[in-house]
Amino acid sequence: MWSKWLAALLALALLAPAAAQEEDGYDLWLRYRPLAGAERAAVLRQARELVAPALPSPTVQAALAELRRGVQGMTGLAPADGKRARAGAIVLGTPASLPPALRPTGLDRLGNEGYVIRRIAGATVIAAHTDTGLLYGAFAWLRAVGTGVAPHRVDERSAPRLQQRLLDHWDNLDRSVERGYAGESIWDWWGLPGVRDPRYIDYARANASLGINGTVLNNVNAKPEILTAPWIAKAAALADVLRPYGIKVYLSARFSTPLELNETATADPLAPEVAAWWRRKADEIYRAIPDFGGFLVKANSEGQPGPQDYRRSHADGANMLAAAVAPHGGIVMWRAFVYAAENPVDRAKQAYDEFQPLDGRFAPNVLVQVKNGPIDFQPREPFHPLFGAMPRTPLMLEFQVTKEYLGYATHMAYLGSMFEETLQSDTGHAPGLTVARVIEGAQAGHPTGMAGVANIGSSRTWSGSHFDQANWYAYGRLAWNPQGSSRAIAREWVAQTFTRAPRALDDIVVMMMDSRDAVVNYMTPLGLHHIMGTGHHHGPAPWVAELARPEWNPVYYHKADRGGIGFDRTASGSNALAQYAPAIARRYADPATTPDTLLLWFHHLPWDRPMPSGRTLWAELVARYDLGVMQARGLRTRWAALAPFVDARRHAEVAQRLDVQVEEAQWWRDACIAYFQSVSGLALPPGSRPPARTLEYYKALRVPYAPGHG
Ligand code: BDP
Repeated sequence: MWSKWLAALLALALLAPAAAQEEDGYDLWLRYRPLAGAERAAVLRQARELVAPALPSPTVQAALAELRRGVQGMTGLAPADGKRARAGAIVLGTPASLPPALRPTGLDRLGNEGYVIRRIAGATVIAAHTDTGLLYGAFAWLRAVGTGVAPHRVDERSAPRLQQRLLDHWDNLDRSVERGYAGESIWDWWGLPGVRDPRYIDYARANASLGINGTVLNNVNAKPEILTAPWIAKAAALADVLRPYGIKVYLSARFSTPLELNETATADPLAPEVAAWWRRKADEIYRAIPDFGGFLVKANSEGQPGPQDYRRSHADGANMLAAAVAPHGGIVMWRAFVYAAENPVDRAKQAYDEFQPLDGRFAPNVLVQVKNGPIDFQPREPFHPLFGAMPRTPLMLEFQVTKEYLGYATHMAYLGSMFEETLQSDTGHAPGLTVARVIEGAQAGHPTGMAGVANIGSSRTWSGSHFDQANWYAYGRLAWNPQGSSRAIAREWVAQTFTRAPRALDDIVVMMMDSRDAVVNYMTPLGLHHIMGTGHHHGPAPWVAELARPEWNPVYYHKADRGGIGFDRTASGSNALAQYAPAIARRYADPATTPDTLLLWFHHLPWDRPMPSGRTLWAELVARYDLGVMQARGLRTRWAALAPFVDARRHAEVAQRLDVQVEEAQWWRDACIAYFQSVSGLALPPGSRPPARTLEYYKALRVPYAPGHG
């Protein structure tokens, strides 16, 4: 009697309106907030007990702990530990541990990481071939319930379509984060290996909930010290924490490490002493981290050392490292993001020029990691021409989740739609051969992976803002299934993170789906790119022309002059187009068949060129900048109306950022129009507002101490 009364009281307390409960965002999408009435009762009915194999491994224990935490959070009551599978129980098991009557169909071809969730005899059975699969299944059940699926209806079978689903941290050993906008690194390198921040476990939970199965701990601009004994011990401590969550640790390696540590006389990949050093180093790492994932390497790019310093190829360098980790089952992710100051060729062409001829020359445990976009993570780029063009080389796709070029963690820009745009791009090399299909193994014969440059730091929100968490989430979900819909993923995320109230949920999803386009419009419409401020990449600077390397200068990318604007990458220009499959190259060769989103990426066009809208190119450019500002204002207005549905703290924190975004969108629009007008010499189209300040004012603005830029 008393216990019923207490439970009722507890339920009442938990039913307090969601909006009244302040949240700081730390719980991410794993909030498990109290359910009410029939929903709560339904979860209680289906999750009375948790049944697991005898002697559960740390991974199964993590799955059980998460289910317990979730059910307790949603209902106020923790499920009991059950022994027998019966109605109302959640049963976790592998084919070996489940009694035959409880073995669900659909276990074949699930691989090592897939799971099945089925109701059998009134119990919810979560089955997988491995404990990691069970952990993923537990999270999937919680996600389903958290997005409003009735607990007795959860019925899922899922397996990842990619093998490597990695976060790349650009975290430095002094705890700063290159291009990080969420505070300092979550890795407390100084405290490690002795001090293990409990936050590492929450990091692991969040990643496991998405199926992320690897993390590169340190910056691609790597220091030699990361491969010395003290740092290997630190990495090993992190590996120990992350292991139960199915997450392997990888390290970025500086190519010249042995030389710089004075342990060899050269870093030439073909020198026997160098290969031997790396073998010994790999052995040493694997003694500390038996399941170490392997190395990520940025070589001969932006001043980093590499095999070309010794007139060796990327394949020579990658294969030497690959041989060192191969006996241990490790891999090498060799980045194709290369361009050189001495190379006068269009920067967009350099990766293809260097890598495509090496197709088939890489060791089997090398993955060539190709950036999203032939230039550099811009708000919008065409897909990289290497996809589809290296059929005998496993290619990985690298996205930037941190928003170096899209307004840091201040502007709202949901990247799910950008990721989807790239993944669904047709490479034109074979029917249906999209970028997603390439990494799923359509050419290489086996799936490869995705890497996301993490947006995670020690900020309470993890990502520097509430909405930037969605980019981590969407990245992870698309790494699991590159065919996923960014809109569906946004819905899932909103339901778990903010609200399931249908109208509010719809409104937030609309905001998210518009947000990246808004950024493109007020920063780099119509295919413009890389016109951000020098170094820190914050704010507009299309006028910059005096930097040492030509391709550091925005004027290199937009090529605006009295006659027109845009980078001619057709046969009459750099002919970067020839790097694409003929069908794509043909389509983009003609401005009339080039999508306007990429027009100035591929073409240099006169200002008075008529556009499909009936406007001239000049008027269209101004109209897009105006549209971007309007879209940013629209985000702010819509968010204001959502106040009743979101707790006050998170609502206010988002609102502040949207205010800044509107201001900065206006800054972008005004500065770019002021500059391009000074070049075109044209009058503003009728009705459009002149920039608030003079071009000189915008040029004189400085951004000292911008985050993420050493
Ligand atoms: C650029 C960043 C730079 C990175 C580089 C890379 O500005 O900080 O080191 O990418 O990916 O976009 O290596």
